[in-house]
Formats: sequence, C-alpha cells, structure tokens
Amino acid sequence: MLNEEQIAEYHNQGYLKVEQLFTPEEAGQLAAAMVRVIEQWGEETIGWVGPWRDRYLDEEDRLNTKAVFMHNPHHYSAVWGRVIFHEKMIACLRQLIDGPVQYHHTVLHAKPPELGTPFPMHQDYPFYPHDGPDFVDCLLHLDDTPLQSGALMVVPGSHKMGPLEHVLGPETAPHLPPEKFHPQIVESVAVPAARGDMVFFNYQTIHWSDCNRTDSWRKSVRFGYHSTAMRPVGRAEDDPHRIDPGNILERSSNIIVAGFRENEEEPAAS
Ligand SMILES: O=C(O)CCC(=O)C(=O)O
Repeated sequence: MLNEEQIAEYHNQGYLKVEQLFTPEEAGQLAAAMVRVIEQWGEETIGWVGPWRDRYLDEEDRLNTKAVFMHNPHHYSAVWGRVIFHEKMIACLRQLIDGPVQYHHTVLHAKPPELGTPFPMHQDYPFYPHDGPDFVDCLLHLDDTPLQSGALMVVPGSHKMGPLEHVLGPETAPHLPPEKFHPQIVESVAVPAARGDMVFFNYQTIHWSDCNRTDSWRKSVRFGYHSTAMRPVGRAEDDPHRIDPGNILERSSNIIVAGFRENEEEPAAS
C-alpha cells in the first residue's frame, strides 16, 4: 500500500498524508452516518478548556468557540464499526507498526462553521500513554479541510523528542506549556486535506489546529492503533488524567486488526 519513501517519511517526520485512502463513496457513507450520530447523540460544547485559551484566542472568542466531540461512534452506527477493519487503512498500519496491530479507540473532532474550536499544541501521548512509541493516530477527513477551516498543523520530527511534560489538571485538557510551545514560537506545517484523505501521525508528534472560520463543518475522526507489545502506563493516584478504567478513551478495546497476539507467558500445563 505504502512505498518505501512514504514509510520513511512517516518515521522521519512523524506524520504522513495519504490522499483518497477512502473512496468518495466510503467517505460519503461515513460522513452521512456521522451526521446522524451527531444529530441524535451529539452535544455542542466550547471545546477543550484550560489556560491555553488565553494564549490562543482573543478575549471575544474565548467562550464562543463551538465543538462537537464523540467517542467511539461504533457504539451507535455499524458503518463506524466495520471501518475499524478498513482494508487499506489496516494495510498501511501493518507497514507502519512492527508486528501485530491492536485497535484502541475512535473519536470525532468536529468544528462547526464560524468559530469551530481550535486545539493547542500537544501530543496525544498524555491522553492514552503507553510504554512505547509504536502508536499511530489515523485522522480521517470527512470534509474538505482547507487551511481556513482549521486544518491539522504538525511539528515535523517532534515525535523523536518522546513524551513531553504537558499542563495537566482537572480544569484543563492536556496541552504543552504555551510559554515554550506555541505556534508563534515553534514552527509547524499545515496539512490541509480533502474528504477521504487520511493523515497518519505518531502519538508523540506535536500538533495543533486553528479555528474553523469558514461557513462549513470541518469534521475529522481519529482512529488509534498500536503494537500489541505495548501496554498502557498508569499515573499517580492524584493525577486527574491517570489511567481510569471507567474512561472509555483510556480503555483499549483489545481488538486485534492484523496478525496474532502471541502468548508470552509459559502455556499452562495441560
Ligand atoms: O482535528 C484536529 O485538528 C486536531 C485534533 C487533535 O488534536 C487530535 O486528534 O489529537
């Protein structure tokens, strides 16, 4: 599916865009099912909260951004269940991840028209920390996503820094401290995309995105997959973002989408 150059680009830069990995029919069907999920189950919020808002948004915009987030749309729609095994996506993952591949989660990040929420610079690692780097986030674009709609911005090569210290706490989504990591300080590149395009990125790659200032929705869905050799890492009891088995995002689904999970323990005597 991917050529040597693309695989090397993913490993060197920490991200790779594959155009039209999903056909227009597939993307259209998924988008229609997602609209139905949003209409029946979605809830509009202002987006991620936290002190980062003071550094990224004008005072007027701070409380007026709009977002719809939805975890695991396969809890509502079979189309979104089947796509976890999407043949071309899994074929790419087999080339990017060493050994058998395990599915972790799906999450929708939708930016409604006219001030869809931005995201601050962050790695995805603190949202679901694991004991290794072989975790790939796959961002499927359900709408055309030009720069003005708040396209994904990435810091090339930043995954090589490993897990970084984020601002954490009960009143904030995890994000990198803006005095050190802010789009005005750290250079990033835009990854505009079309409906059906997928961006693969390492969960340690620093990324962010700006407001959607167009009059169209900007919906993208992130699938997470990782090597079966990796395990979730816990955090201190008093850390509000510690691994919490009640939190759906922190619970791996354990579905094997490629290969076989070998039993590393001594087999029980029969
Ligand atoms: O959709 C975006 O622009 C960014 C979403 C994001 O930060 C993420 O998937 O972790």
